[in-house]
Amino acid sequence: MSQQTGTQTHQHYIAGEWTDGTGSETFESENPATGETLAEFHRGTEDDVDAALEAAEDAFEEWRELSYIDRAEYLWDIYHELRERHEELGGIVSKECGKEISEGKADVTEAWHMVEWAAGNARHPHGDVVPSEVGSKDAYMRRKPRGVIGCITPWNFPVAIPFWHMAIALVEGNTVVWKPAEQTPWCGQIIAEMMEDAGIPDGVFNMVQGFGDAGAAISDDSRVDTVLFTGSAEVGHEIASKVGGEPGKLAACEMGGKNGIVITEEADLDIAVHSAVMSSFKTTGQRCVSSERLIVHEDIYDEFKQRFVDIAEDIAVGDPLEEDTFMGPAIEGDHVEKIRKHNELAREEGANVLVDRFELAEDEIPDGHAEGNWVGPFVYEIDYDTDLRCLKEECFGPHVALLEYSGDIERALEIHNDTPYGLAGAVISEDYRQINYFRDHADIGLAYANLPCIGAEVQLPFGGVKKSGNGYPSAREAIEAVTERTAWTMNNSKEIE
Ligand code: TXE
Repeated sequence: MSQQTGTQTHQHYIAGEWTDGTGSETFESENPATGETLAEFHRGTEDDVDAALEAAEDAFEEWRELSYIDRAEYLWDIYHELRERHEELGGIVSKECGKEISEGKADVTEAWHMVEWAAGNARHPHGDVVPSEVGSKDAYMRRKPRGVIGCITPWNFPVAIPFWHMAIALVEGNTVVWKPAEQTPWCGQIIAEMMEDAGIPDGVFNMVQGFGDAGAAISDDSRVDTVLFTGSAEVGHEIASKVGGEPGKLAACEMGGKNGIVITEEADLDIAVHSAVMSSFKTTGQRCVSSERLIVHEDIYDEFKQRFVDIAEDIAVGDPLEEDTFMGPAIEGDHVEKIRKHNELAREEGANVLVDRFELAEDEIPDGHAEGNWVGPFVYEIDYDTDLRCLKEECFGPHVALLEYSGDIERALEIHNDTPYGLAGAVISEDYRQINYFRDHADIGLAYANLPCIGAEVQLPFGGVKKSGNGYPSAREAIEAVTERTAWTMNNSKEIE
């Protein structure tokens, strides 16, 4: 194991070496449930990113010459380590990003699913063989790595998302420069240690800890062939538009959503309530696929509302490390303020507030956790109007609107699609025609039926439309972002064409 764990100021990992980097500043990782400092880190500078990019460029030629299967071998070591350290790493995720413990462990599970898929893919057929117009010719498509991939990741899935980006990039023969989120550098540290322990050749994987300036130094640099980004719409669009101006460079960005669940008059109410509770409150509403709008048919509205509100009133907010906690804290103090503003905006726009647990009562805060970033559910009903900002702007917290609709599924979809985002959504119905209508007309990238609007399958694309997405930085479709295609035709006869 690497020597990096302990009380020292943790370093960057560049060209196979741990280094303080060139800057003098450090920053701390905090436990959002207690405010306690977990560890200290060197803050990366443009020069550190420069060194990491140089290392990644230098390592590329040798790495790309390895076979897919040889490259995947390194990832299999990591896969086994993720499985062996599941409990421990799940606990670290919970401590550093505040997710309750089963979700902390699920983050690690999702990481090994991605590593398994990417490494397993090394033994699958690659490219397309197509019939040629001339009998004696071979025609097929071959993939080759793009080069240096810059990966910029958020705090809400601090182990899974980095592997969503990097496992595919590495197996496909690229080298990587990665910046973890500034809120979850400890998870970043552990992933870098795993890469080192797996023996990944020097320079193939590089990590620079730090903030948005280090992220921008990666995404702006012309040595980066593809930027994979998951995070806010603001930063994602900035990256996509800058990269769009550089010939030959690609960006695949996945941003947030203002996701909705349509609950039709045919819905099974048990499924509807379960789906809405999970989608609105798991991860304290801080998932890109979390639902902030519940669009419910008038025939079942009152009953649904009663059941949903009863649960929201009682939901267990508390220490993420306790098994019976449903919701942990918000990630940081600034984010609590952001959630407060969204709740206030809804009130200003005419919300009838049904549950307001934003400020938890003193006896709800676990002992020794007074400094945590506590927020509870905020549930309101409001008459749908296209001009309401509270129905369009992402809160990224346990903040959810109930919207009653009358009429058919077409009307529900008009409301559902009336946001600038288009990431995820669900339909709850026992009527397959309504379900299919939703599948075909919801302006989203991830659609669920009779399920919570959360979760992801690594074998499927993961990304959105409209303001939510600009490509797929993860899962199957990420291969498109990290490879070039060669259309190959070869004449097998002596005839000159
Ligand atoms: O995101 P940022 P934050 C949404 C959610 C949340 C909001 C802000 O609404 O409240 O975004 O979260 C790096 N160039 N989502 O502040 O700032 C940054 O250091 C290059 C949805 O965490 O986008 C971090 O590593 N990189 C989302 C990463 O980008 C930059 C998950 C994400 O940070 C940069 C998280 C720049 N100019 C937040 N500025 C989802 N899709 O699930 C920052 N970064």
